[in-house]
Amino acid sequence: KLEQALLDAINAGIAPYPIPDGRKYGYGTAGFRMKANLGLNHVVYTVGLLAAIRAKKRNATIGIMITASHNPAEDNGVKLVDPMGDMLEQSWEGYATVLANTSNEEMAQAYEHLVNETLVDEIRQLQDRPANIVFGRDTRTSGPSLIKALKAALDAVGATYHDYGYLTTPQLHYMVRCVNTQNTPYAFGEATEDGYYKKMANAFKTIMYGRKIHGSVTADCANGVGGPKLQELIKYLPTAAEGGIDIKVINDDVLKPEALNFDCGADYVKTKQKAPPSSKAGPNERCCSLDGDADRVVYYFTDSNGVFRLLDGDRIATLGAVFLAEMAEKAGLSDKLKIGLVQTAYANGASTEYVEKVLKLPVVVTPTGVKHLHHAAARFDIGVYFEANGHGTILFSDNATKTIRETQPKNPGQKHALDSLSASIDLINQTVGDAISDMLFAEVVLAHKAWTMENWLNTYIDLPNRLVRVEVHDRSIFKTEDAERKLVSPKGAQEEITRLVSNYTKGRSFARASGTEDAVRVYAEAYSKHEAEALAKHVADVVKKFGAAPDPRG
Ligand code: G16
Repeated sequence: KLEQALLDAINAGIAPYPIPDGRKYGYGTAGFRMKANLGLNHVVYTVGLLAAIRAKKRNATIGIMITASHNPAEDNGVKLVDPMGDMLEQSWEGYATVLANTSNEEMAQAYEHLVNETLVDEIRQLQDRPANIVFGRDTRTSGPSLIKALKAALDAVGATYHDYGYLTTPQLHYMVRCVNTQNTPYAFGEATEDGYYKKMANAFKTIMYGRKIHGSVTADCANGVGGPKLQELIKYLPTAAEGGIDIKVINDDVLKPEALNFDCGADYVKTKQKAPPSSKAGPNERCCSLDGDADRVVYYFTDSNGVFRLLDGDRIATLGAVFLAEMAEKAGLSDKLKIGLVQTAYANGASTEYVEKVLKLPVVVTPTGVKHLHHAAARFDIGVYFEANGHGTILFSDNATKTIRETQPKNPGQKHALDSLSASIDLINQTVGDAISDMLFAEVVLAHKAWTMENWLNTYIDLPNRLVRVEVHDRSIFKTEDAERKLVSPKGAQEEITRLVSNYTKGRSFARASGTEDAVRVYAEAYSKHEAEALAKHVADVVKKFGAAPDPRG
């Protein structure tokens, strides 16, 4: 039984944040996401309560990020970050959902119940442990009121906390890992923004030794928090004249809230397969787009014939894998470091074929969501994971890190390769996909290969593809298996999709419910653009048919 004073504090704290009538919440692909005015402050309060329990359970600092990333400006969201900077353990998502759907009247009781359930073995010691939380937010206008609700929850349960203010999502993940590894052999870095920039800039300077970046890169920051943060990082990086990099930042207006992710950003570019209308880049100029909280990045350019060319997450993954495999070989570590790639069903079929047949590396496919890819990547010594939408990173196992850092070079070439691998470990934000870090890494690899955008594009030819968003009556009826490649419900839908796909050369298509938007996503690829588009349209029609509201007359 918890103290009455604590239960009273929980009830008092949540009083201003009731659940609006009829609302149901679920912990989705990346935490809770919705229109901010649909009771998100209630949800955030409950996330604060859960974070405190989780911090006690793990005897570590837990992170909370307030963001809706690529979603429109009026949306917001909240997600929990576990001690090593990774996503909340999946078995706890259920607890998060239960608490979020608990009414104010039952909240203290639900909290008590959860404490008893999760901390059951250790309840006496655990109750006295401190609960330490760190949190940050993106630039959305709903952020401050959500932070207020969060603080009310943390105060009610007596948690200690640090508010980092504005951060990119990956910066928050970085902070959590830094705090939890301080003064250990696994120290990740200094848990400050300055520490984040210094770690990245130092690694960048090391890895740039003997390499030169050609031309500039224009970075569209989706008018989100990545803009000011990238501007800040640039101050730490050597300029092009000093052997560094020339980054031209665009779409970094965070003072106009409605500009966030509007006609710009990684999601716009990937989904529409075109450059933001604001782009002024000339032919063959290197461009990239971040999303609203800077955890995704995609590259693109317009070729000499004026055709838009996209280099998405699949391309960044293969670029990284090519480089790391080459460095591992030069370092004489090919046999010791098992490199593998992790993709989702959205990966272009041509990229999977390239990785398996040309690079001869294994590919694992998981459901959408970094939380799935991350764990699969951790099974390799060097696990490269990217979603086609540009969300991804590279993980180095403890064994890989130790091997790379302890191998004694026998010649200058081997030393350069070992130094490059070692600097990659620091340059890449291993906690989660980080657009800024991924961009610097891609720039380094392009410099190393002396590749133009055209060279990079020519490594393989993407199958034409199309992504469609279909609004349905109730997306929860769309259930999948086989890493989201097949629908098991509604009954009969998959059979229709399979039949359609068989009519197209190199056709592939699937439909799955989004975990961040109220919609079903349809992906299709085929031999020609025309075929990919037709297939996507037909599959979308199937989804519309099966997803239509039930006839009220039965
Ligand atoms: C989030 C997740 C990604 C996922 C994306 C779309 O991205 O972190 O892993 O690919 O949502 O997910 P869904 O198709 O389920 O809506 P972000 O950038 O919004 O955090």
